Amino acid sequence: MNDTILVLNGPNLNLLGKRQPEIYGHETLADAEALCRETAAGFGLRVDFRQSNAEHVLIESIHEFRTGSAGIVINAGAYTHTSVAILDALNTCEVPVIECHISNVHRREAFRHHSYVSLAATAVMAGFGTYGYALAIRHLAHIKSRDAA
Ligand code: CA2
Repeated sequence: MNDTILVLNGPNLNLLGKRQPEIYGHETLADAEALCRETAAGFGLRVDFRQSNAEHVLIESIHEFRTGSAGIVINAGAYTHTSVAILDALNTCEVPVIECHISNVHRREAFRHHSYVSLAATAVMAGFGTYGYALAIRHLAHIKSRDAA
């Protein structure tokens, strides 16, 4: 478990690469998963890659990985901007949490500028496309090796 990163994706991200490519690009969630696995493997780490459209399922995944894992990368989708329940779950985490958005939420509608997830996040990625997931994993690997030293 301490070599495993949870990559958690929220509502509608199962449609990645299939709709709105001008905002989210052409890569699918399966492409993002492959990139995450490959990046983590380069650091001797594993990825548990999940997607759910249900808030409570996302919360249960956070509970599973909140201690003893190598960290959590979370793209909570629209729940980012609405969910105090996900924030409360993230606030229980003893592992680093990286918030990740494919698009640059700060150049989009005002309602996307506020993030509950950010209040619990170690770091935030936005606008790097699916490559942001790889950068987030790289940073978790860095934290892990730094803390082990
Ligand atoms: O930029 C991101 O990664 C977002 O978290 C994506 C969310 C949005 O509500 C956030 O404000 C920013 C939306 C996910 C919906 O994903 C789709 C992907 C492709 C096609 C349709 C939806």
